[in-house]
Amino acid sequence: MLLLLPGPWCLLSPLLLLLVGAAEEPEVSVTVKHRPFICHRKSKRGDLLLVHQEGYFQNGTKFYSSRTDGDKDAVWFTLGIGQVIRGWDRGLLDMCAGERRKLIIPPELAYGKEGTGKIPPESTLTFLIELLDIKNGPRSHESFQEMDLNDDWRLSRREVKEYLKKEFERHGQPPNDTLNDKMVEDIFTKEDQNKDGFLTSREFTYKHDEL
Ligand SMILES: [Ca+2]
Ligand SMILES: [Ca+2]
Repeated sequence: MLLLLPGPWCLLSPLLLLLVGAAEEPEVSVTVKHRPFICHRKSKRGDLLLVHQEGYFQNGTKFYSSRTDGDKDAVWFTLGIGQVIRGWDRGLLDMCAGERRKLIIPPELAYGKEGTGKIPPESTLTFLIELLDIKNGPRSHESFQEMDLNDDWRLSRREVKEYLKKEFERHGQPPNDTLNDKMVEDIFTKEDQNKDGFLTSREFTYKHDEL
């Protein structure tokens, strides 16, 4: 269609579309409050993160603090899979253990038009997040790629079994063929949703209930 437009529009239109697109996409404002001197690794999608959090409304009222509310413990969650609000999934990437950030999250990336519990509809929320620890998620893309030996973007039973064997070796445990076979069957029973004998990255990665 663009080729049919006269003269300079051919060049301008894609640019205009980009600008309009960018303006409509809500964003998280991220301010780094403290970055530790030593950073061994940065958080990425699929990682398990341990955080303390404080949440504030726009008027400055605190609605939650993991340090004083509930069981007062920091919480583990998996980054980037929709287990938490989208503002967190986007705003806590590339973060070091020990780092503190302030996130200002528009309602579209938080609890939206409906709100939830204490959060009224259309709330912009501010969070102070301290990242205490990062671990490899059990279902990270990294481990999927490591398991997918023939790079066809799906895992066969053989590939899952190979991976389990390697994991056993890595932890200094004796190989146990029977146990590995049983684990493979358990995994496929639970995860192979369309029962085609392969696990896709979606079947493998997008799980919320086992963490
Ligand atoms: Ca494969
Ligand atoms: Ca499948």
